[in-house]
Amino acid sequence: MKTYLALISAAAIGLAACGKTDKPAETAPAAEASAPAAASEAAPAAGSDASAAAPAAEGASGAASADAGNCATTVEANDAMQFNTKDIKVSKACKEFTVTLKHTGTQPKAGMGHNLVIAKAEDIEGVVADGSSAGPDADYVKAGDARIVAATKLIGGGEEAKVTFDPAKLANGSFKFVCTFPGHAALMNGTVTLAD
Ligand SMILES: [Cu+2]
Repeated sequence: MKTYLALISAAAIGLAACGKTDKPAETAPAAEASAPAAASEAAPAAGSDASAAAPAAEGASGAASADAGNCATTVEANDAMQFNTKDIKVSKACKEFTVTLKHTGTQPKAGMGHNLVIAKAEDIEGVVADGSSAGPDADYVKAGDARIVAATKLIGGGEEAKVTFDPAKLANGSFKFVCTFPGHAALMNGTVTLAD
């Protein structure tokens, strides 16, 4: 019984301390004397605290999933030699960023293959030329090309490929993405923008 009261008092003191941080020494004896009152008063307060905390927690997890969404994007490519976007936005808050390339067409990769290659705007021409020379077995990407920030493999209709890179690689300069399949870059290109 004594322990029980002591626990209630301790709880009341604890709750009182949460509410009023200024005079802990004075509130301690008062809390002991009016333990039941303090406890019943404290209960609704604790309840409202909990309900207030719940939406906040939901908001936090919502933000977390939104962040995850911002660290990945999907770009579609089709049989008409087109990407479905002209700009890929990359949040600089992301530790890594993933681009999924989805070929929504039906043509095989030998005739209408696509990849997605990111490099500095001024390097794109060279990357495309060297990729073309590298040939289809190399996914039209020159092996070990240091100018390339990221490159997916070459895919045909109905296929999908992913590439993940560090957004910090986009810190200096302006960047573009292209498909390096011979003849595609003129139509299949866009900018890669680093955003907040
Ligand atoms: Cu292509």
